Parts: sequence; C-alpha cells; structure tokens
Amino acid sequence: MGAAVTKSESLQKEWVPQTKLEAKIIEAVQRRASRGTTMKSFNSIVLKFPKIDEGLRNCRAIFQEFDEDSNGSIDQNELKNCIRKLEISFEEEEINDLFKACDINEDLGITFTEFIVLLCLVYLLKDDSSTLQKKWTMGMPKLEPTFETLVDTFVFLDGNKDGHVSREEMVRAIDESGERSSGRIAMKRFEEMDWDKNGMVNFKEFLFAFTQWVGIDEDEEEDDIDEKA
Ligand SMILES: [Ca+2]
Ligand SMILES: [Ca+2]
Ligand SMILES: [Ca+2]
Repeated sequence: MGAAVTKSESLQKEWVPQTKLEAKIIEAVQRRASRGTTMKSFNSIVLKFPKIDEGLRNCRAIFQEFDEDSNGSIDQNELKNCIRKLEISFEEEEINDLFKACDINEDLGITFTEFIVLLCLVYLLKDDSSTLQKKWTMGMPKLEPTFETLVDTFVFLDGNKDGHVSREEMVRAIDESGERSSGRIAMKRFEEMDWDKNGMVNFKEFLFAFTQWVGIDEDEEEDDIDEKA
C-alpha cells in the first residue's frame, strides 16, 4: 500500500481503481447517471440538507443493532453478520474491501459516520442485483429516499459522468447558483471533499464530506471516548 501513487499528473487523467469494489462503485455511479438527475442547482441541494440530516440520523438505530457489543464501533465480524442479516450477496473479499474503504481512520472499526458511508455504498451497489432489494427495503425503509438524494447529488455534480467530481465540475455546479463568492466556496467545498488530494472526488469522498456538511458528526461518540480515557 502507498508506494503505487507517485505519478499524480497521470492519475488525474487515467485513474485506475485499486480494488474490485472501487471499480464496482464507479460502474454503479455511471449506471445511475445514465438515468439522469433530478437536481437542478447546488442551491436546491443545500435546501435539502436538513431533510438529509434527519434521514441520516435514522441510521443510528441500525448502527446500534449491528454494533453487537455496543462499543461504538462495528468490527469486521459484526459487519459480516450485518451483511448476512440484510441478505446482501457480497463475497468475503467485497466485505473486506468495503470495511477497509469505509474505515478511513484505519482503527479497524466502523464508527457511525463511517457506517453511513458504508450503508450508502451498499445502497448504490444493491442496484447490481434486484434479488436483494426486498430484504434490504424491509431493513431500512426510511433510508432509501435519503440515500437516493445523496446519489442524485453526486450524479448532478459529476458533469461528464465519469464517476468522479473534478475541481472544474464543482466550480461549475456552484457557479450556477449565481452567488458572488461562488468560486471561492466551490474551491473550499472541493478541498473539503478531496481528502486524498489527488484532484478528484470519488463517491466515497463525497459521502464523507457530505455527511459533515449536512450536520452529522460524532460528537456523542467522542464524548464517550473522552470519559473512558
Ligand atoms: Ca462493536
Ligand atoms: Ca474507523
Ligand atoms: Ca466527472
């Protein structure tokens, strides 16, 4: 891990997925993009923030259900049980990739924010096979519209539908809002999203940033940790 990323210029043009999961996410985003977006402007997205925030808070109960030992984080075994319970047909390798992809701070646990990203990725990928749709919907009926809004937003931002949001696409999306400082806001938003600083934002990075924009944070959990320490 790590050493492979040296030619940052070539990355911008020809990005190669590191895992099967990443390739699948790109595929799924592009498939979803072919159906178009209902978003009209960045402002229309901002107006949805409170609704999205409320929707994402519903994930808390699901999170607690899967965090079997209630230690505030879902470990690899708990995730496997979770995927099994939802009857999502992921291979062992895919579950491991999903775990790694969402465990951004690499502490071998999925916290609540990381879990939201994970669920949304599962939502996106479930499009792959319609057979798991029924069970999935039963498990989280209220979350579908929220996740759909998130996917829709990404599709809106990704102007050329290549599965990534570039700086230019972000500037264009926010520019249309007509605000005077829109260029600066767009750059700031972009920097917030592009945390591996490769000049492109993938769906996962977008999700992590977005959950913060709408107001979800892990204050509660951090307080818990402080008390124990
Ligand atoms: Ca746990
Ligand atoms: Ca983690
Ligand atoms: Ca793009």
